[in-house]
Amino acid sequence: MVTPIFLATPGSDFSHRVETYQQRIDRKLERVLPSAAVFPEHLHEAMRYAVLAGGKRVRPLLTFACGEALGLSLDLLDAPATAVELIHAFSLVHDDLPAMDNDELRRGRPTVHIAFDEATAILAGDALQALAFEVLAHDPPLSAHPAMQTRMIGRLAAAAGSVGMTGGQAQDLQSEGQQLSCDQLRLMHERKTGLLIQAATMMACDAQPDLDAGTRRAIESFARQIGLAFQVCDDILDIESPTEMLGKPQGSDAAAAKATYPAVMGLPGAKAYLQELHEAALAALTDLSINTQPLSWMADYITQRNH
Ligand code: GRG
Repeated sequence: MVTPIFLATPGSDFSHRVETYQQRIDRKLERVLPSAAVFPEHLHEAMRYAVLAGGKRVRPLLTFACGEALGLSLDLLDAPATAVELIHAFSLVHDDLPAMDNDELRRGRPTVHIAFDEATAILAGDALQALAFEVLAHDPPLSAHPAMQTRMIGRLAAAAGSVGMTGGQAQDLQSEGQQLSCDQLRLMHERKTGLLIQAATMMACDAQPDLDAGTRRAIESFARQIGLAFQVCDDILDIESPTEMLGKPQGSDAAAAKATYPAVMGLPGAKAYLQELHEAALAALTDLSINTQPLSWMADYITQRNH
């Protein structure tokens, strides 16, 4: 079951597209995740619990939206869209562990270490990360294009690693209870959240090797702004959205004395910054000779979502 996500009017072109893409990615995730009937059953059950229990699927949606903007066949994008969601699911499982954020609720259900146990949650995260790269390495449509495949593998690995999401998480944990400058906070958010969102978008560009440099740069700039905007919005929702809507405890950032945009700039400042990032993302798309609508829809969603 995927969380219904958009503020867009039900039945609109946008919500129809989102539903189609969510169903597509869910079918693919269901297919690549090992069956809970196969040994080691408990671990496989935990992996499936972590991935198939809801979630907005924002990162795969971005891969598909960018592919659609570029007029690409979605067959080449199934593997990167699946892989980036697996990495995301892995990061959530580990982020929730007692040694990190120690959260007991995620997507409206007990977190993996609560529903299973801590060791199983660690192993499920590890196995999800390995599976992400296995999916990219073994996907038949993508394997017909080895250069493209290698670029995507390298991009996703870098976005997840120590100078990407893992490094951002390390910085986040170190920063608890500290006062960061706006620049330090931006760098941390870009690494922790932004780079995976950028990779999700740019892997679609990797599937179009003859894309002109100007369009590639513009999409990269778009992805940078919305990657940061996603986390700024997350910080705001942690204050303003109720637990039932968020599927995780409201106010957990403040409770853990996290460095967030509202903490550094105040809530009105964070909201103004979010709007600035939204406008900059849309501005990056002007004058491109591609169908930018799927990307601008994603920018609207990412900055206006309610959970
Ligand atoms: C994954 C390589 C790797 C290492 C783990 C734990 C960790 C290092 C990183 C944590 C990164 C993290 C959890 C960032 C927060 C990003 C964020 C705002 C998550 C919420 O994403 P949504 O709203 O969640 O897309 P859903 O549930 O909709 O999928």
